[in-house]
Amino acid sequence: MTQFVVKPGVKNLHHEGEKLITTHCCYCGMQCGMHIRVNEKTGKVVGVEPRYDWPVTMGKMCPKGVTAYQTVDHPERITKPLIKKNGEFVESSWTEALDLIEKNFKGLQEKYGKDALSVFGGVSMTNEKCYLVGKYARVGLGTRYVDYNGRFCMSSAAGGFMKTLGVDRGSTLPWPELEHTDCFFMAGSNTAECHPTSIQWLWRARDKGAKMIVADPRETPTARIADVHLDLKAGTDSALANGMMHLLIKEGYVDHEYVEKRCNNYEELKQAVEEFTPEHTSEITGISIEKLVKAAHIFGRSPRSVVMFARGVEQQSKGVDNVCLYTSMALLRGQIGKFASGVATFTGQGNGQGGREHGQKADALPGYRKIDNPEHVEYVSNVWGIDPSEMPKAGVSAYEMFDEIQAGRIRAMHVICSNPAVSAPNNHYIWDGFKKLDFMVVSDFFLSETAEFADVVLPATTWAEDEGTTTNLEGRVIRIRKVKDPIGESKTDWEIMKLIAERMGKGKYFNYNDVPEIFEEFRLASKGGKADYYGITYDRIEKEDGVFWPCPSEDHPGTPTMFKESFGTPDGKANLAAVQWQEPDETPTKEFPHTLTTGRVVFHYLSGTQTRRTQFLMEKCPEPYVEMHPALASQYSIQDGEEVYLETRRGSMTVKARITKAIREDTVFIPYHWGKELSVNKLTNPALDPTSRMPEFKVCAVKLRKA
Ligand SMILES: Nc1nc2c(c(=O)[nH]1)N[C@H]1C(S)=C(S)[C@@H](COP(=O)(O)OP(=O)(O)OC[C@H]3O[C@@H](n4cnc5c(=O)[nH]c(N)nc54)[C@H](O)[C@@H]3O)O[C@H]1N2
Ligand SMILES: Nc1nc2c(c(=O)[nH]1)N[C@H]1C(S)=C(S)[C@@H](COP(=O)(O)OP(=O)(O)OC[C@H]3O[C@@H](n4cnc5c(=O)[nH]c(N)nc54)[C@H](O)[C@@H]3O)O[C@H]1N2
Ligand code: SF4
Ligand SMILES: [Mo]
Repeated sequence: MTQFVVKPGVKNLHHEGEKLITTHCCYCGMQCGMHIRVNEKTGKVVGVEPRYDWPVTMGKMCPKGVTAYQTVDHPERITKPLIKKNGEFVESSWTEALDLIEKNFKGLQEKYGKDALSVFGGVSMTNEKCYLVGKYARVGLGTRYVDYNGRFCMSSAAGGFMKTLGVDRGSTLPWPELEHTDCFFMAGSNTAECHPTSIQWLWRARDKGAKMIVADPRETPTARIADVHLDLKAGTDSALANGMMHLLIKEGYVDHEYVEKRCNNYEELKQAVEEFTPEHTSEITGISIEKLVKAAHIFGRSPRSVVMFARGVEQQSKGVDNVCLYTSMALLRGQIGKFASGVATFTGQGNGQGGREHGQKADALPGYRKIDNPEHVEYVSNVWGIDPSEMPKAGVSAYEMFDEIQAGRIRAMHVICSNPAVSAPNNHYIWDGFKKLDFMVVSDFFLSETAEFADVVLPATTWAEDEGTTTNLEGRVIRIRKVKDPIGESKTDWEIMKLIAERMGKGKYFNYNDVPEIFEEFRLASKGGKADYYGITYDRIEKEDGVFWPCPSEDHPGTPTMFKESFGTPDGKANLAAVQWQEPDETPTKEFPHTLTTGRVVFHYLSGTQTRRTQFLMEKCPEPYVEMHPALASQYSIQDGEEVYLETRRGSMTVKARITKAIREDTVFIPYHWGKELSVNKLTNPALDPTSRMPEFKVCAVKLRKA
């Protein structure tokens, strides 16, 4: 019997007539520890208790986490397959739905070739399922076209870490060590709203004197508590990072011994940052010279520091450059691979870390292997029992799949666990693509905006109705437990992929009876790769409060701190970045004179499919709005709460004004959690980073007026 740890002063967590199942929140990468309350008589999920003894989150949860349970037995759950007939969805049997999918998938492949099919995945799923998505696409359907929503999320962080450090693990240190850090340099992360339960570690550190520097065009709840708020112009991070490194070098803050021993490219970097004097940096970024100098001194003098960033710097057409440069700041100070210091990106989705390592990406195979590497293909083919020649080649990135639809090469798509109709940039192009498809299948548990375009919607299960593992933002592999049986006739994503693979004549490759069987195969598939999970077992996760990858064997302790001795590059040295600042794809013009940036609020999650169905959260934040500075508002005679019309080169929308001094005068901000007419992604720019193929969600040129 599990002991439910109760904090002093907290009543017993156990309620009469209920059982408590220990698991983690389904939403963000914090993966807060929780116990879900289930009524023993009805079997329904009725509530949640925070888990005080979970070492990463220590009993803290945010407003989304405490209401997540309400989505499980929600009245709007899809409980049977839906087939569109004459434009309306009609409930059907699984047999009828699978017959239709088989007929269309096979018919389209006969007519247009194997690559006529495509899969668009997501990382709100367990490692077991994310692993299977890549195999389902390549072996089950035999197509090269598979990519996933992490392309809009973690791909620039991944690209930057690969270049500089040789391995992409979101954090080089375990979270509880943050308490012992002296300085947090945080860029483009609204931690207080997006990873709220991290804040307790920052407060603990600050109680001991730690300093906090935040770079954000908005004075967010995170920036508000900073010692220095670097209020930069959106899209100028590379200039800021170069400017900081210029000062670190000039003021003698470089750890030369570390750099000499462990890094390449120091001379090149030194040359590249030469011109980024405080004056020049201030001119580009709009940050005062005084603030730049103050930030450099605080960061430079801190014995232990952590450079942290998130989508604010990554969702740019130069996102990889930004990541390389901010990571180089930590390297110059000799901080990576040591206690309570390092570099971290705030992983977004629940399994944003694990889900990006095991083959959902167009060019990746399990264990962070590459599909263009013959040895990697051979290894994974062996595990899968196929001939290496049968392995499809690399496909294209998430947004670029829509170019393939336009070109008539992709004819059908299976969307699993994503809502690109809301969350992909340049919405009109996405909607048009969905309409062009000959056949579209969506697996979801709610009728999302994307599902509305589908020919067949398959009822998937929530995280509470299946077991497995996820990998949190630290790189710690943890257990998700099954809380109850699936609602109605819904099925888990792995069962759905297995059923379709069987229909495609590939059943023998998907012969799993349960999740642990998939996990065993997945461990083996990752073995020897950069993200090696081979030594991780369900038992160990239980006993050790999670296990950090890489963990190559069962007697290996796992790797809480990365890069203690060497980096993941061929020569074991980190590559410092010598990269110049480049303008974002769009800059203000006479016609589009302002900058639009987008992001999140604490009460909603991503495309909002789940949180817009949660009453408490909707009461707190019912609709999107545009944040604007009083000076900008008065330029257009706009009062707080009045409707504002905004237009970019791609689309327009009307939302209410929220007038606040907590944003730069030249910038407006709109949260993106709503669909259709209320979707800000009608306006956003799909310009892609050349390496990561990440769209520029964070910067575009906009015009506006009173509606
Ligand atoms: N409440 C809530 N929490 C979430 C999520 C959610 O939807 N809601 N989603 C989860 C996911 S998947 C993700 S990816 C994370 C995202 O977590 P964050 O990246 O922290 O969230 P965002 O709001 O997208 O962007 C962060 C900040 O970047 C700033 N920014 C905009 N442009 C720039 C720029 O050019 N430079 C810099 N330095 N900053 C800029 C914005 O003003 C914003 O405050 O959150 C996770 N947690
Ligand atoms: N303008 C703008 N756009 C953005 C961003 C931004 O900052 N600005 N951020 C981007 C980022 S970081 C991200 S991560 C993306 C996310 O964008 P999406 O991929 O659209 O993410 P979700 O809204 O979580 O969509 C997941 C869908 O799958 C369903 N679902 C949840 N769990 C499961 C499951 O286990 N199985 C199945 N089958 N379905 C499930 C949910 O009901 C939901 O409909 O949005 C991106 N879009
Ligand atoms: S911080 Fe993230 S994981 Fe924790 S409760 Fe909130 S949404 Fe869930
Ligand atoms: Mo994300």
